[in-house]
Amino acid sequence: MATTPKVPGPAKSPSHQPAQKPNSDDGGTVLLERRTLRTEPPQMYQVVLLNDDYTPMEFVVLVLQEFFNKDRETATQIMLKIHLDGKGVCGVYSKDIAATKVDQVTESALKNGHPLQCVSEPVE
Ligand code: TYC
Repeated sequence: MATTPKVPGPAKSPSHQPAQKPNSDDGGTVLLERRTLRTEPPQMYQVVLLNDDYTPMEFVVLVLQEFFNKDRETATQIMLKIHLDGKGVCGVYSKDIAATKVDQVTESALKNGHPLQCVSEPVE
C-alpha cells in the first residue's frame, strides 16, 4: 500500500506557532518547515488564608511555618498582612498540591477548635 508523507497541518490552537504554508521557489523545490508544538504551562493555584476574629495569631503563624514552609519572621509578616487586609496568599501550587494544603490547614484548624478558613483560587 502506498503511503503519503505526512505534512503538518495548520495550527489548531493559539498555543501553536502561527500556521505557515510550505515555502516554495520557482525551481520545484519545496521546503517544509519544522514547527515546535508548545505545551501551555499548567494553571497554578494560590492558597489563601482568610482573617477571622477568633483564631489566635500564634496558631496562624504555626500553620504558615508547618504547611507553607515559611520561616517564623515571614510567617509573622504574612499573618499580620491577613489580619490587616482580611486575606493573604500563603503559596502558589499546582491544583492538586493547593487542594492538599487547603485540606491540611482546614483539618488542623478544626482539630484545634479554630474557625480559620483556607481556600485556593486560580492565579490570574
Ligand atoms: N484576626 C485574628 C486575631 O486577631 C488573627 C488572624 C490572623 C486570624 C490571620 C486568621 O488568617 C488569620 N486573633
